[in-house]
Amino acid sequence: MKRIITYGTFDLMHYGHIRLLKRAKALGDYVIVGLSTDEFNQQKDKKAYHNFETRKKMLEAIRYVDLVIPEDSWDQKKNDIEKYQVDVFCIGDDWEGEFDDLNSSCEVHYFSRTKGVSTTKIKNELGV
Ligand code: C2G
Repeated sequence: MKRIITYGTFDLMHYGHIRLLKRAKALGDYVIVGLSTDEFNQQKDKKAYHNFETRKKMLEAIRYVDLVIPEDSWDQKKNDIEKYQVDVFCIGDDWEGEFDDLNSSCEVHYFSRTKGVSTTKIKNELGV
């Protein structure tokens, strides 16, 4: 059982998120998502439209996602990798190089971001 982990806010779920999760699942058998809590989003200077519970339910409805855990700190990744016996950490390449230190615990993989879509773009174009 090859276990994959990724992290994010996943607000206003869009096909960029879905493509990331689909490619994460293709790397193994079991995908864990560390979902940023509302409090952690404040640390990330992100204001999500949907709260944590709603974002969690939406992720759990996605066939590529097997488990959603809270992400409430920048420093939890190494512990999560140990605790959940993770083989691969993956994330979009907007983070390229930021998490190379996790190489000591598991494989690290950066996926190309999906062009033309982002939560910010959706909010701006909807004027919200
Ligand atoms: N993503 C993507 N293509 C897009 C938009 C997002 O591939 N057009 C990916 C991001 O690269 C990330 C995931 O979808 O891997 C979730 O995106 P965000 O919710 O924006 O994640 P972020 O706020 O960058 O949180 O500790 C890590 C952070 O929690 C990452």
